[in-house]
Amino acid sequence: MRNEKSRALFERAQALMPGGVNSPVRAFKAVGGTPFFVARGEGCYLWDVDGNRFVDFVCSWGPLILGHAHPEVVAAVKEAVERGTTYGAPTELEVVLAEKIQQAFPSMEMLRLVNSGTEATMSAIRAARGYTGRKKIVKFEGCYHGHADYLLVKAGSGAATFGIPDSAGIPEGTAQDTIVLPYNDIKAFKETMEAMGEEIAAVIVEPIAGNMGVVLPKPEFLSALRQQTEKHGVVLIFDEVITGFRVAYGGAQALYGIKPDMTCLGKIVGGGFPLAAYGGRKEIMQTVAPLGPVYQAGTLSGNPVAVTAGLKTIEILERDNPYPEIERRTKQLTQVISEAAREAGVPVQINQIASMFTVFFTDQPVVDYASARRSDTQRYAHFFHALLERGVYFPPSQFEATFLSTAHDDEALSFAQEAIRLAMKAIA
Ligand code: KE4
Repeated sequence: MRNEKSRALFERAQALMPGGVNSPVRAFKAVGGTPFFVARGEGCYLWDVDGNRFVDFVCSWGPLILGHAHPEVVAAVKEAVERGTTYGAPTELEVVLAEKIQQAFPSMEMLRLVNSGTEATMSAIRAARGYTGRKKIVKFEGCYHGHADYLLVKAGSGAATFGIPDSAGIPEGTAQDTIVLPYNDIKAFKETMEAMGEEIAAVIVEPIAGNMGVVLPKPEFLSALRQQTEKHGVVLIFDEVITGFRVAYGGAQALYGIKPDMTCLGKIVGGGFPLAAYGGRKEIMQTVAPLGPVYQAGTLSGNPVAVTAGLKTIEILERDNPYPEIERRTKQLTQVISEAAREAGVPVQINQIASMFTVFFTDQPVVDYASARRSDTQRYAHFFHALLERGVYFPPSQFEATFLSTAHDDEALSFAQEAIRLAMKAIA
């Protein structure tokens, strides 16, 4: 694979930006080699500056459920840009998007638009603390909720990938109020709530984890969270930044029929632009300024271009309901991966739901962070490069989700399946 231009760009970038990237997981540190620099994307394909084409299963870490540069989204955005890119004043479109989000997520009785998943989770935690008057929060090991100080504790995603689950630069005082528990461990959770439930403002969870690789909640896990938080007056926050509009139009809360007190959305809700949202029970959101004492704000929050992209994306999802078909294609692909692994004698565990999955190189079920960490990350790195050389781009980390979009058609999937068979043989 030619990569002279990407190599030269990466050298220039590393002189200027930490690791040569604007977000750590893009640096290929966990898999080695030089990250490719993208020239353009269309549908389910990416082309890099050296002219290599890749079938993209990263989808910009989740937002692109409709693929790159969806023609209807592009047309709407082009038109929106002509009307100005930001006003710093309210618009009708923000109201329309908020109404659409509430229709899809009825638990979000009131909501606010922000610019990133990090802002959404940070703001939801602040509102929960303001509403309850309590300080402590509970998060689960291997879950990633963005880079707010009090959430970068035993975190997943890049923090897991680079072995810095507890980031430097976070004052003890901030982290000490964050209680971290094993994902899917109902007993540990119940004991903690019995012991100190009245001191806890909020429990935040990825209802389907996507940042230790994809890990599904055990049957009773989410209902135990709901039952215990209700019992102790604790705010239950579902971080659906990945799962919102991904695993179902109404997210994981619709899939499992569990109503959280607050929800954080990101990625797909922005249609590929920097837009996210947080919201929940009215009485909690009424603590947020200017209504209440919890301050949260943003210059570009609800900017018309991102709102247009998000709204168009959600309208297309509602109109086309692509979920059954995209799940069928994902199941078909993961079937091919496990068959190829079996034929090559390579032990794998695949966790899949809807259009997201992770291939773990282990012969043990992966149900939490500890079991995810037992998988063979070296072998994953070899698999990653064996695929990349054959024109298939999987996440450059074992601890991330692999995504399909509506643009992954039969041609792209049969191309990918052939590459996967060869790659699995190559790493056996
Ligand atoms: P952002 O601030 O990156 O928009 O969202 C933070 C966030 C919050 N909650 C969940 C469940 C998330 O997955 C994320 C962001 N995910 C990572 C990777 N899985 C984004 C990629 C990156 O960090 O570059």
